[in-house]
Amino acid sequence: MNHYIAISRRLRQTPFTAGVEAAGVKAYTVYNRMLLPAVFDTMEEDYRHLKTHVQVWDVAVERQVELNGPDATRLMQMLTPRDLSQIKADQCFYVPITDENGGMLNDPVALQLSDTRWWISIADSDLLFWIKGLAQGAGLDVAVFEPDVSPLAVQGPKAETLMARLFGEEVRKIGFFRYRRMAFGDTSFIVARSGYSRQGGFEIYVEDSAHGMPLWDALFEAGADLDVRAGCPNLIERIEGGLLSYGNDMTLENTPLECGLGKFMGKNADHDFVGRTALETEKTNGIARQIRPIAVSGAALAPARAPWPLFVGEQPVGQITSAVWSPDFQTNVAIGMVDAGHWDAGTQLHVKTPDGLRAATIQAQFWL
Ligand code: THG
Repeated sequence: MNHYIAISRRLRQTPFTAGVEAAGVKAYTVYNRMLLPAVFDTMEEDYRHLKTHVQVWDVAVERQVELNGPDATRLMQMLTPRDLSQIKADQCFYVPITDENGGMLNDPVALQLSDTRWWISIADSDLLFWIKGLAQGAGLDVAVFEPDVSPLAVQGPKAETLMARLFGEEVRKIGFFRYRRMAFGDTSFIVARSGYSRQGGFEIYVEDSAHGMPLWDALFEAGADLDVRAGCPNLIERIEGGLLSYGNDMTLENTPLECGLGKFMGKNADHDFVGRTALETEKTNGIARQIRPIAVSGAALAPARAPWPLFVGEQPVGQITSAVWSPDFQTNVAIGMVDAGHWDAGTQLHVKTPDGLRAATIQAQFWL
């Protein structure tokens, strides 16, 4: 099957699109109405390269929502069950964002730039409008807008070597989910040790699109002997590593507890946020279903496009939301939402795939 995406202004290019095209991108997906590369060589070869060398990823689709003004921190805390009162100045936060029913609106990474300024690095949903509405409704003194900031990720076992060549040895001192402002030419960027893979690496928040291609080119020049390549979030690697995908593994229908994000929620829920009552009720009543790693038996399956229903006998007990063949673990690896009573490790279920019924086993943990 061959499909093409017709590109227009509505489907935005990024500051790095010229580099991505020159590198021979083979497929795009759409994320926040923007182009996200999906394949360069083949998914399997991209995967092997990511786990062995270093890749530069155009993840400009991780758009920023900036909160800027005296009420920025107050607004940020209204958005999420995560307790932000203990934040360190250089910390990045993975934050569930909930609606009034406790449903997941987004699962971004948030950075506090100052007492009055935040960036929220969003997943694929229109969080800007929700936040603008909340700020207006609550009469807060804060500007909410999308700044010209585009993340570029450097991921893989050789990422630190490459980054040190460009930004100096100091990048090695950046801790996991911490950031520093690092000089680059006559400008500087926020550089964080984060990214949507388990192979280690950094994200550079490129301020001003004009700096995009000079930075891209500098990374490829500095990393020529490291076999640096253009890459992108890899479906196989992210399922093995249990990195959740908003819109795939969870939607507005799911709460953070169902998504296994309880550890990113305040323990005492002693701050007020949208959805607090609903989530407290859920804690009291018990969680109805939860995300689990699942192995699917048999021959290699093509990546899941739509949810695959899970069964015990004839009884529906959930669905697999992401699945693909793992070359390293020689099984189909999957992420699914499984009903209470059926999610214990070792539980045997069946899953209806496009290739027929297969045995599915709940795993104790992801394939890290
Ligand atoms: N980086 C940045 N923005 C993003 C993403 C990113 N926006 C969209 C999307 N990815 C948001 N989703 C995730 C999902 C998982 C993680 C980050 C963003 C992640 N999670 C780790 C985990 O779950 O173990 C670590 C979380 C922690 O310890 O705080 O990395 O990738 N800028």
